[in-house]
Amino acid sequence: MDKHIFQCIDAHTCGNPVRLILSEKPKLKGDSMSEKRLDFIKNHDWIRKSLMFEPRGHDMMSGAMIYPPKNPENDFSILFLETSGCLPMCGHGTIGVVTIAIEENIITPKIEGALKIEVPAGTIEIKYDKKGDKVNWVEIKNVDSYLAAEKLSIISDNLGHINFDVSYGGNFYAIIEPQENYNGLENYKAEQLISYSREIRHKINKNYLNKFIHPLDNSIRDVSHILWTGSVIDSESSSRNAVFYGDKAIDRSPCGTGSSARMAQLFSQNKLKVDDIFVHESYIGSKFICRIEKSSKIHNIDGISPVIRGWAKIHGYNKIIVDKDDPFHNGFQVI
Ligand code: PYC
Repeated sequence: MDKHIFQCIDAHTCGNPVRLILSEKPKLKGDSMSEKRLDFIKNHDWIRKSLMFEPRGHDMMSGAMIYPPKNPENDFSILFLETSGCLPMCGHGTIGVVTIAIEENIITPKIEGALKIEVPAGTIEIKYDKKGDKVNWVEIKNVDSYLAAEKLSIISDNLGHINFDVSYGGNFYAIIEPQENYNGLENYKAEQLISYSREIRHKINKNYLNKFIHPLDNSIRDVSHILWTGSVIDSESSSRNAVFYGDKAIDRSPCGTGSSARMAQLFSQNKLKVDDIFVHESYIGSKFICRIEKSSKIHNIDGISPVIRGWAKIHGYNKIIVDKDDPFHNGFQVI
């Protein structure tokens, strides 16, 4: 077929985009969502590129498709597709998908106010609060998260010697805290953090080849995101971050998997305890209310069970055409 029409609903979670794709979803091979993710990457990635990149998307665009669950006791599954590829897990994406799915009656929860969702990184549990026909907030009990490595360093062309930790929260994050050559995200423009991050991520994955692989799923590997920390805007918040993803994006939300990775790091370093409230600010000042529900084990690694709460707003019904006669039907990026 030369022409495809995708029915989508567009929303944002605390400022970061979420595009839920409702029609023209490919049938995916595989048993688990992890296997289905790999099948999508191998055989259907043109859909991601067409709908996430320009001219139909943009550098921050983040999308998702809902599929039936493998386990009938769960409510549904999510495939995440973003400019950065198909993520194993996306927190802001999940908050957006749940808000859209409930407000637009796309799914019927087995239990009102609670959902169990299969994602490539595992099964997550959701609570949500509905007032009238609006979802007020969505809370995710995310996949178990853990600090993967501490006190690593690389030489950045722009900043010089940079120390970082690597932590997993559904994706692997290099966490860069204020230090001699970096004095906090509030001192940098987004475009500076973006260009520093691209080089730093490349060097980390080259210098630490095969070092970051999930112990239970080896398709989840390598540092995909860089999390820069810094001073808070609101003195009531616990911390602030700017998460770099894809090739040109700084997350406008506080980043769900990034917040999980950050709490796992702080827990492991005795700076955060079970049940402490961790208010995480984004680059634009939007907030997720987070906490550690309990400590956990990932294979034989000590970790945490993180909980993230945020909100999303629907802002459009979008019927997107991808026609082979358009020279840019596969999308493009300007870097
Ligand atoms: O919220 O997990 C998240 C996320 C990942 C990339 C952008 N946002």
